[in-house]
Amino acid sequence: MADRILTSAEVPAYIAERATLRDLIDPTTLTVAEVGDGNLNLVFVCADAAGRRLVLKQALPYVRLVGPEWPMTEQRAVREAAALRIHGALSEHVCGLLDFDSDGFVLALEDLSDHEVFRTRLNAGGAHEGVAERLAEYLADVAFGTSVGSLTEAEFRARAAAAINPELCEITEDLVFTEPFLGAERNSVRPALDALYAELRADRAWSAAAMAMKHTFLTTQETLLHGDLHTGSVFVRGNARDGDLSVRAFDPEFACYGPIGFDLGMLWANLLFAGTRAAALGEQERAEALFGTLTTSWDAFTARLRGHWPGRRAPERYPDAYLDGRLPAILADAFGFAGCEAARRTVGLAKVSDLETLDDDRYAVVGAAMLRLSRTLLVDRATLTPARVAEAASALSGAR
Ligand code: SR1
Ligand code: MG
Repeated sequence: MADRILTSAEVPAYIAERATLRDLIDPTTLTVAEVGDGNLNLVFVCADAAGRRLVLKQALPYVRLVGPEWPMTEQRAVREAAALRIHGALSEHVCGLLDFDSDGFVLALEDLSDHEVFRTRLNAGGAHEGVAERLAEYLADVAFGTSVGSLTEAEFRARAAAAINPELCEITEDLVFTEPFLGAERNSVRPALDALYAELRADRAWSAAAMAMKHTFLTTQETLLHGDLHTGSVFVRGNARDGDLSVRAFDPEFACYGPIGFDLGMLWANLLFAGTRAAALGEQERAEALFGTLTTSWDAFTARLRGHWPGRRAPERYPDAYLDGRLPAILADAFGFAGCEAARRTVGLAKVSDLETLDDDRYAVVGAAMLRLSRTLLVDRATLTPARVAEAASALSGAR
């Protein structure tokens, strides 16, 4: 248990106590704002009179979304710090870790206040070009750098063991893989989706496919996942058109070793929410472009991984056939995981503002599109292509 749960008023004294932090920012002239709006943690944005800034993030001993009645290990902060360090060494698209207090479970993070959360930008109709592709490159860099592409088998197994994150994985197992498909009291939809959700709940192919994805998540250790790579876990600044795009993933507290397709699938489902929302708002071209990011990000991912491949540690044990065999399996996994995420963000406990902020008529269209896409992504995952998913998304959301 942390010695204390920080308040804004206590942050200056906390910073003054830590040598690393007081070198970075002046605790005597500090302004502090608690801005945490996620499901789990406290987040303090700190600025001093000279304009220096950093962010403190403290893991609460419970799930903030629900309250103290859902206790949650603060060790997640240790796992998040480790993931930020490892991912940050492999990719520029990761929020910087400045300091970690393993007694207080407090991470000091690079201030990205000049960025905005990608989901917020997407919901406001802002530029998305290049973001999915940069994230796909980040995932390819991590997939190569934390797997047997770069590590000995012994190192790989040790890394996977060190990254064990059972409590946070249990949240994912429950909320992403079990509850939307097998039912739970904390599921909910607005009345317009009742009939469709009931139809899907009776559809054994849908739930069996989700159970297969749960099995894959539970039993596959390929790479150090971010573990929660939705569009609310990404900061963006600038745009590709002006050549000043900055993309930074943050919040990898769900990190663990898992199947490479997991992060891609989470990201894709959230891009599909953004696209179906755009279609419902009458922005057809934007919707098509968002659906198209599945293809462009998959292409970016495979190109980046293939680019790394000649530099692999042991080509004699991992011939080209190894990668050639893995890529179709990663793609099918990504579709399956996207299908789980599409369903759980529509019916489960942790929903998305892309859908939830819509009026009832648009909610009905977008929610139905995402539930039907969930079925397609799950049941047809072995034969789909990103382009076919985009076509299905267009047809279901009325973008065409
Ligand atoms: C109780 S935590 C709910 C969700 O928030 C996190 O961001 C993860 O997506 C988790 O499933
Ligand atoms: Mg989060």
